[in-house]
Amino acid sequence: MKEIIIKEVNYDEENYAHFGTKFLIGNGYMGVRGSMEEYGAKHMPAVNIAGVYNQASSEKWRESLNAPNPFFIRLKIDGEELSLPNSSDKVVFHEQSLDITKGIHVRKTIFKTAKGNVTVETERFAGMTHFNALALKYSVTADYDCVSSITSGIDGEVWDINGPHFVNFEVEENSVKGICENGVSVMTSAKGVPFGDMIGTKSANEEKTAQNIISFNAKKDAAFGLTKVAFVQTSIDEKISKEPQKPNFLLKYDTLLEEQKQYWKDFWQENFVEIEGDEKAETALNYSIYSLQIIAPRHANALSIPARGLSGQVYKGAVFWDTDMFMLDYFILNDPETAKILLKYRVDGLKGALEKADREGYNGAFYAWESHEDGIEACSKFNVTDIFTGRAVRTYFDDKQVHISSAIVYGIKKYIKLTGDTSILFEGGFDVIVECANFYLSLLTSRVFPKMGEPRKLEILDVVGPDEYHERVNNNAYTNRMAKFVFEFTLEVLDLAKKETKKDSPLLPFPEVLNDLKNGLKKIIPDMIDFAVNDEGVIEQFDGYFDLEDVSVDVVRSRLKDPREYWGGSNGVAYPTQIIKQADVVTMLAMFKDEFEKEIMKANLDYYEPRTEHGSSLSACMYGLLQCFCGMPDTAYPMFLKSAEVDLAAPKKLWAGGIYIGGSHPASWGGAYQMLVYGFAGLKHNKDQKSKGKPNISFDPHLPKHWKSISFHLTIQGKKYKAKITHKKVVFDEVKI
Ligand code: IFM
Repeated sequence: MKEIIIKEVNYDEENYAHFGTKFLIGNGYMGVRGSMEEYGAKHMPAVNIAGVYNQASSEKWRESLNAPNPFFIRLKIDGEELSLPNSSDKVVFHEQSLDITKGIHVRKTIFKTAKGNVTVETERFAGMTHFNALALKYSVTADYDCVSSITSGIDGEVWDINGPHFVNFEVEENSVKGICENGVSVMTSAKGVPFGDMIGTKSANEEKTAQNIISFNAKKDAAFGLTKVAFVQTSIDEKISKEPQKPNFLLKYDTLLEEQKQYWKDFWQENFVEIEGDEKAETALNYSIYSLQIIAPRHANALSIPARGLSGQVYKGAVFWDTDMFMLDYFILNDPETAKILLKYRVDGLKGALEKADREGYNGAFYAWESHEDGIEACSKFNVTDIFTGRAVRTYFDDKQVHISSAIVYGIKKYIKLTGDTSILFEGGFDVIVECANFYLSLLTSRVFPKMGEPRKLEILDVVGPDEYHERVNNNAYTNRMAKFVFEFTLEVLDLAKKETKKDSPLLPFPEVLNDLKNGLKKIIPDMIDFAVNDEGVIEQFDGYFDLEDVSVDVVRSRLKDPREYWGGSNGVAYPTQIIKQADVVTMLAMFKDEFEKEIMKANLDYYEPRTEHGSSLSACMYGLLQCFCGMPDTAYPMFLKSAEVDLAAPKKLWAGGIYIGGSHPASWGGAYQMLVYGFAGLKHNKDQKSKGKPNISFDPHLPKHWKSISFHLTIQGKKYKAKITHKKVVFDEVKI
């Protein structure tokens, strides 16, 4: 297996936000931004914890928590502090890298002082074998004799977007506990083991920071420094984790390091994707896989992945449809156990979804657009700030983006289909599906009274589709088709539930009300409006879309008075035009590809692509997928690269007005993975194919011209397979691991 190292040389302070994301390490319990050890809150270091939230005050948004930072280190040589960015004028060499094949972040900085060169080298990782553990080695070498001090801290002054969250601190010799007003707490404990010619140590704790100052009498060219092992705990670990962990300082840095290397070696043995003929694509795709793996909540019973992963608090650390529609497939096909953890999060979220539907005046389950624990809706009704007035703008992501519930049902269906495991249905999934069906039933309406003998026309009005720029539209094609899908799948699971013979099944006896639902759905489905189509086969995104001004993305962009303006909503530049934010009709076509002729798919790609801003990282992969389904892999290739490289390439937008919107893009990584397996490899699930001992899947590959072959593993229905696909041949065999 190849070594893949992501690297950046030279120091530029400007890059702190982007590199913090690009060089992220993590283990699903937490993500640690790739910040310099000496950075304070201003430069956004963060140990972002999965699934723990707090609201600092009613004026601020609820968001995920960052733990006190145990990687905080400051260095003095002969009394002079050497740190970034303050000493950047003394930097003669700087390199930051991430070895994704080992899950280790490395940094090397050489400062030139009046007496010579001082080299700082660090190595750090988040324990894949001990989910609450972090480890750091900080090593210094000077090419002259010097007296040095290293201040090693646990910094409680954390970076927050809607904080501060900690109102009280308990600072001990080796730990800092931050406590929120509601009692939720996060504690970081750490112990350093110095090496080199140490003179002594003294404790220098501050109000929010535990610190140790270690002094060294350093000889020319002799390394000195410390290794540090840290543990993070929260007050809700008991609730979330399968096996909550306590700090274990018997664990040594070197032991953890060895375990770390072994974990990743084993992981890549089964998960590395080879793209022969394209190193750039291979690196980007495996970086995407690494990035999904370090945010997978393997430690939890039921937890999901936020839209910005564990790279910080952007989007409130909340879970969106991104997980169910874009990321889930990677886990289903490689790590079904984690996929089930993600689905169980939605089962737990049913409570919040039922409450939200009730609050908004509907039946059933209306899932949170931005979901926190127990399905709490974190999305504000005023989610955007007007750049000119500074005033909050009424947005409709929360109350009108009703397609979220269908994404959850779609996720459950994908899981069952590809794993063959129906257990999720009997662990709450069945209720999720039925309640989502009830929700969409309560959205159906009919504006026209049918003439005698004519069918009703059931519509869904006043929604926001995936293209968020056009708000409050009627009959969004994507939403309508997804609602219908929920009804269709509900019928399937109702049949399955009826057949379920287990005596202890929670679904027995089959309640009469479900029989009513079944009969009702059967009558309703044929009367539902899907979408309107023009003479060229182009599906209208919503009622009246074709009547909007037909101008180019560039013309719309040229109308901005400020580059940070929001394009959407009734005041936005895109609103009166056909310019859309992201794949909408195209997503619908990609999800239901077997229902459409290639000509129709092509006509829609041709129409919508030039009218799409791709303002969301969820867009390119859907266009790319559909292009693959149309047999156009070379057209799809740039979309693939755009998705896989989303956090490797220079970021497009990091700030919207004064708000930081950067961070990582897991949906885009998941989308790139989908493009590889469903798009280029053409993986298909064949519902009715029954062949002894073989999984019911097949491949219809379309590789880009310059690719020689692709090789990858898949887990299908509990068995592991390896596929090698060239332009001419597919080899697909079971592997014993
Ligand atoms: O879920 C997406 C949405 O589709 C577009 N705006 C960003 C969200 C989070 O990624």
